[in-house]
Amino acid sequence: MSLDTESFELLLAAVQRFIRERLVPAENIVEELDEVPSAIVEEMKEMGLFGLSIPEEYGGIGLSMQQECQVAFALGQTALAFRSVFGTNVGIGSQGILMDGTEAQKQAFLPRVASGELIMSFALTEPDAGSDAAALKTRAELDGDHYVLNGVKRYITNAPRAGAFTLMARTGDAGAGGISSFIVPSDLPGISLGKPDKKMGQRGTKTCDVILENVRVPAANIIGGVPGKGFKTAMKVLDRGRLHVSALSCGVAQRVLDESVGYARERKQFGKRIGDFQLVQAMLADSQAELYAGWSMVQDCARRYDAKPAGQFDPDVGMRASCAKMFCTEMAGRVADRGVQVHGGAGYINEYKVERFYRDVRLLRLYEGTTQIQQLIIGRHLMRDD
Ligand code: COS
Repeated sequence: MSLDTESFELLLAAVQRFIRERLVPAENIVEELDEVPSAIVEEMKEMGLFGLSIPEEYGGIGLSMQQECQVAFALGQTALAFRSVFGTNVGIGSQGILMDGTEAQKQAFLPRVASGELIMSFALTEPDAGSDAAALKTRAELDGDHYVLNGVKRYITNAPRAGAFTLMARTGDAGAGGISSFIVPSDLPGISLGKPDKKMGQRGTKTCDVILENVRVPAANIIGGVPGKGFKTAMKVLDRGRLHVSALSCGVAQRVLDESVGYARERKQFGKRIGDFQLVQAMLADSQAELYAGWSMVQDCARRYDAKPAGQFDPDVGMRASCAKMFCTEMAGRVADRGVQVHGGAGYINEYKVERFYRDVRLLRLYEGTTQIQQLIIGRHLMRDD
């Protein structure tokens, strides 16, 4: 799946213009109000941003992974709250249905996901199951042609906006094989939301707990119709998501580097521009080289991702997505840290953008698998016996 080159170039140019002319000027409002203005959300819908990754036959734009990464790179260059509005529709909220759903499920949900009418979010994490996702406790007990769900999901991005969740619950025994993925409409009786999480950064993004108390979900809402396959669905969704986050991280690093170079050209000390001092140049050079390395990894991994059969697990590609996630998110952290350093005292002041990005990038190393989980996936792959 991919969009023809000419249409893609037009789309990318339109997204870049939208970022420059609409999103960057609105960054201060988002920071102040902790909210993305609804007029901007409507423009995102009109541009088709909610359906970037959904095939044209289901109403989306049908980008390849390589193309999606280019768009994610562009979106990383503004406040991350903007991408988050439609990020779960493009990625972790919808991809489980696309990869493993039945044709009826795809038809029933994906067109509304692609248009932005239905916001989907991904509910895997729980109070006692984060990195150890296979230990999740939310129960789904069969009762006639429904399952009854009980449990708590934690830090669920876009939960306050969601019309439905891709939600993992336990239909069987302990371990990965007992987990199923469900499509759970958010208006079912028994679903409630926790208070909004107060986060370190990424103001304007919305996360909270999702509490399930005797929620009756039709058995037909198990993704793919067969119980016990939900862990693998979740892992495949995360492999893909990690690549998207890698591209996003490169985008933020680019923005911070641009801000830093701009400041180094303007700011004068000891009678010269600070950028004329080699110690400042060294910081900029390290950031540029690391960004180039990270972006090269993303492009290579995305090419491999597109070359494998769609929706299938390829351990080598998964390992490389973990390499990219680990390197690019850590790299973005270092670039943001140097960005603050180049700005000196100004880098600690909220009205300078690097202060926000410094806080915003911290999450990249945590969500969709911490750096340590990526190390574990890479290490296990290298030590496998086959
Ligand atoms: N794609 C498809 N299937 C996968 C897979 C992947 N990427 N990774 C593992 N599997 C399969 C395995 O092949 C195995 O299948 P079989 O039972 O048929 O052999 C099954 O899933 C269980 O895998 P494994 O034994 O490796 O599971 P573990 O419990 O050891 O956990 C990790 C694996 C740590 C990799 C997993 O729990 C993980 O990714 N944790 C982080 C979760 C995360 O990112 N959370 C972020 C919150 S969501 S924003």
